[in-house]
Amino acid sequence: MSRIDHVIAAGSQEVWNVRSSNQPHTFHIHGATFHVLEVEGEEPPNYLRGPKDTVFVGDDHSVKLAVQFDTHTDPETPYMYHCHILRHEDNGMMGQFVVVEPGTEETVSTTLDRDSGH
Ligand SMILES: [Cu+2]
Repeated sequence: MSRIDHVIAAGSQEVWNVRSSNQPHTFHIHGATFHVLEVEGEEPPNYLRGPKDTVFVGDDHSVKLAVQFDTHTDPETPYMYHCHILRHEDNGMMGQFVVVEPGTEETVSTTLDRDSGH
């Protein structure tokens, strides 16, 4: 809860490579949508085309995603991305990012002091 994993410029698009290791996971992201570019280096099947916010990643599989981030900015309130298998997310398979004005990425603190409200 006290860390920011990524600082994203508002409205930007990034390519994220998501890989699972020895068990399947369901990657889910808040505040953004993505298109699946590749599954295991191949074009995705038809059912994976179109905008998504969740994708299944089989064990020892990888997906390449074109993630489109929102234009709303708030350097202090992060969005989450996480595995959607509840016992995984409850055990910490989760990260956080903030969306900021382009050009201000370097000025944003990547640690949050939750006790003081910042
Ligand atoms: Cu998982």
